[in-house]
Amino acid sequence: MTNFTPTAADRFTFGLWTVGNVGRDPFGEPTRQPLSAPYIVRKLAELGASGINLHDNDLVPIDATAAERDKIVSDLKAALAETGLKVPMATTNLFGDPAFKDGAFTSADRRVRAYALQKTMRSMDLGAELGAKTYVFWGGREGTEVDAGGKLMDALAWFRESLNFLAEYSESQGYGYRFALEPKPNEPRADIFLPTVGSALGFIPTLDKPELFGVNPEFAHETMAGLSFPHAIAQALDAGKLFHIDLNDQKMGRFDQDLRFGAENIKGAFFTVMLLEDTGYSGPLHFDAHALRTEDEAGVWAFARGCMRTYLILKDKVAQFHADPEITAALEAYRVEDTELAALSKFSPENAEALKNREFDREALGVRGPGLEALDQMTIELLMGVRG
Ligand code: GLT
Ligand code: MN
Ligand code: MN
Repeated sequence: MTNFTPTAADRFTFGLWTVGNVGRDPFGEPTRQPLSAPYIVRKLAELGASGINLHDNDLVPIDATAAERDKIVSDLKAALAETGLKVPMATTNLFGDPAFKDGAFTSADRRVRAYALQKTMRSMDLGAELGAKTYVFWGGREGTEVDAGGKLMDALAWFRESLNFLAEYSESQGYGYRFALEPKPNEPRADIFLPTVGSALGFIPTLDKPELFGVNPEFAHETMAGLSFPHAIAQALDAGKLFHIDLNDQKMGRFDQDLRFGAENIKGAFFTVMLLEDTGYSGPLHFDAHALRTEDEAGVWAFARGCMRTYLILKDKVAQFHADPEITAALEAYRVEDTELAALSKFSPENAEALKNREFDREALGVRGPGLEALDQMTIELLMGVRG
């Protein structure tokens, strides 16, 4: 039993835009003051995080001069050196500026696509300077409200062309980036291209260097699509493509809430932690969420502490789950193996023939109860703290 206080060894990270979120929404002005990047780094270090992630413009304003940029970057580097925090992931803001209102890499305007490449290369330079090894692409504006423009097929080709270019750029500079595509079904566009983890996994093999590309699934985004986050990350893990992860929470059928990890769907969070821990995922555990708009700065740090604490508590619950004899017995009873049938299930013409002629007691197969109600109730009771 621990006191659930995180340390750098837990690999928790936060985007500058997460704890730095000022509480603006489409209907209301900011409710909090902006926090400087060095201040965020020092606060997160105190709380036990291991690193920060950033968009170019979380750190450097889009219209900063070269001298301003260098000063901002050196102030951040000083805070990183002082605290030991790292910058494992970087990304580009390709959604905030009006130039990107109809897409960046998928804009129908060649000039916008070229500008998006320029902005991303500069941002990759910044990330590399700060030591980032993962580069995320969240295509927030890569989508449409109307399909009358007729670019559905072109948009995918333009996206591919840009990603191929940027992978070559990374290699030519020796940056060693691995790229992670972050899917989202909608918001801020009505329909965003590559809307789910499955879509991104289908797109990656069409790139020139698919080995450099994986996914950055976000709990809220799969939930917005009505899908299960644990199922999505299981598929990414199975494909060897879970390069990064955005942990948060979300009510289904809502706008992108980016809630504190585990705040809403505790069972989904539990099975997420179980998958990450059991499969030995070794990347950063990034919280892409923010404090509620109601909160002041104290609420921001309560939010950050809460994300990490909940992860550690759930990690402890995962260990309890595996060590629980009744749960282990129920899990064993759930699976039925048969060595003869396992052998027959390896294809050969003879096995196929034998299997076709095999007699099965179909009615008996339909009668067996797998015990999932009891197993799920044990899981719930474990999460509620009344087991063991
Ligand atoms: C934006 C979005 C997130 C993405 C970030 C990376 S920016 O806040 O809502 O899900 O991960 O670009
Ligand atoms: Mn989100
Ligand atoms: Mn995200």
